[in-house]
Amino acid sequence: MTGSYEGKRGLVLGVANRRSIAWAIAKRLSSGGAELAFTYQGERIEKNVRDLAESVSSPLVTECDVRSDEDIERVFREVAETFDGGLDLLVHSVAYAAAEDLEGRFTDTPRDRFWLALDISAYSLVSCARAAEPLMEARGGGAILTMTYLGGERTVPHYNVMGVAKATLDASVRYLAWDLGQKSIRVNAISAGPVRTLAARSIAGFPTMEAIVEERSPLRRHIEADDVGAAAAYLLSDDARNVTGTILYVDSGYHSMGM
Ligand code: NAD
Ligand code: 0WE
Repeated sequence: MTGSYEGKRGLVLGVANRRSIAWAIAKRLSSGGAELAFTYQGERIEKNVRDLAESVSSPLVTECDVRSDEDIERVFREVAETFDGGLDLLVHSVAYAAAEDLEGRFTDTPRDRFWLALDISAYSLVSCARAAEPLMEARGGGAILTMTYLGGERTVPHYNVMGVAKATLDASVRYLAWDLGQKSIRVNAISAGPVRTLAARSIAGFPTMEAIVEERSPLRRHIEADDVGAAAAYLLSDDARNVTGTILYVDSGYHSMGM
């Protein structure tokens, strides 16, 4: 694998700590020779992300709250300055819904928190893709990857408004793929099975979800963040040059079952 991203430059959004799916992806890209910039959200995780980024000799670590158009504009300006106006790879691994909306009834989701979840978890891919477009065009093309979940296509109890956000994200992948395909920019998603990250650990019943995957998936085992990293390495490589607008499942085959 080493060498396949030699000369490639990437931006990674969504590292919170070493367990983050975004970090598993970054490790693979970096070991293949990619140069990576990172964003973090909030001072609480800044040190974590700076330490991780330093371990892969990152030339840029900068704050980005994806709710803010100004943050996104500034980040892509900094990326352009750091990478001589070009960008090859974009990893979007960001999601948020209010904790109280990931329990109880979807029916009770209030308007403001419905839009908050869709803003952070789905619209942010659109705004980042738009900002990345000229930088990728300057390189003759690029690859964008986001992270989704089965709860956007089927009902997963308690996933609730996040499911609606992931359905929006999945459709956005397809429409972005159409628009940006004209410029040889590919847009894909990985649909991961449950992985014990920061975002997942706080969810009640997470060990039960892993146990269900172990019992019912064809491979009878749960997945790890590094499995997502391996699939991401493919989708972001030139081996996937004619793959766009797709969702690749890294879930031990769970999605293929009917019972
Ligand atoms: P994580 O907590 O490590 O990553 C989530 C990231 O979202 C964090 O880095 C957080 O800082 C960032 N974020 C939240 N609000 C933000 C904002 N306003 N602006 C910028 N960044 C913001 O957890 P993870 O499990 O690695 O999640 C990454 C992605 O993977 C998410 O899209 C999640 O939905 C998806 N996913 C996770 C699982 C799982 O079981 N862990 C399964 C399928 C898909
Ligand atoms: O996408 C996710 C989780 C994303 C997430 C997690 C949190 C926890 C902390 C978004 N927002 C928040 N907000 C917080 O305050 N997953 C795919 C993991 C996940 O979350 C679930 C799941 C699965 C799987 C929630 C309910 C049911 C299943």
